[in-house]
Amino acid sequence: MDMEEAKPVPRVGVVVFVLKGKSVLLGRRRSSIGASTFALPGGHLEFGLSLTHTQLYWLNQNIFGSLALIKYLSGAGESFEECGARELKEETGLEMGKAEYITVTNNLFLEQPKPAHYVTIFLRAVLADPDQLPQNLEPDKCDGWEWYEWDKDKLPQPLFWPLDQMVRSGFNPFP
Ligand code: 8DG
Ligand code: MG
Repeated sequence: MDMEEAKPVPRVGVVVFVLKGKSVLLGRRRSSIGASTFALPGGHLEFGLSLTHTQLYWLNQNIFGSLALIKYLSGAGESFEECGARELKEETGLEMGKAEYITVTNNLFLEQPKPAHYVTIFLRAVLADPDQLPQNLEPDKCDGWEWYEWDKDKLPQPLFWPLDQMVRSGFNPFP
């Protein structure tokens, strides 16, 4: 067995500005990256394979040209919107409504015992039903979800540093 530590590779994060009135949904993180800072709901883009690589390759060789069918059969190839909706649902129980891409960041998280590199896709979305209430479905990862007005003096502190940088640069997630 190769005992060498695997070489780290960048991962793709997908996070969502859920917009409600003038507010966005934030939660205080408990995960190692950004622990006890306020961040958006989101997580990792998944390859989502219910098949092995060999089976997926076989399908692609034999189901000519039908990417949609391959995706349906294998679960592979999550879109940014599918990932955002899945993560929002897993973390808060909320059903994502209309969503769109707004920006991307490319950040190193070197302050971790296990440094990480994330390309993070930011979406903005509204709720499918504006009256839904967020639940804290992953209490090991988050202290709870609240709506906060998007105003640099009213946002909770400390913000997760990538989000803090965006606020300081004057970024506004509202259309
Ligand atoms: P998963 O295992 O459920 O897929 O993922 P997770 O544990 O929920 O992942 P995450 O850390 O919440 O999100 C993935 C990465 O996205 C995170 O480690 C760094 C990057 N990221 C940012 N900004 C934000 C943000 O505001 N919120 C979240 N959740 N992640 C962010 O760069
Ligand atoms: Mg998360």
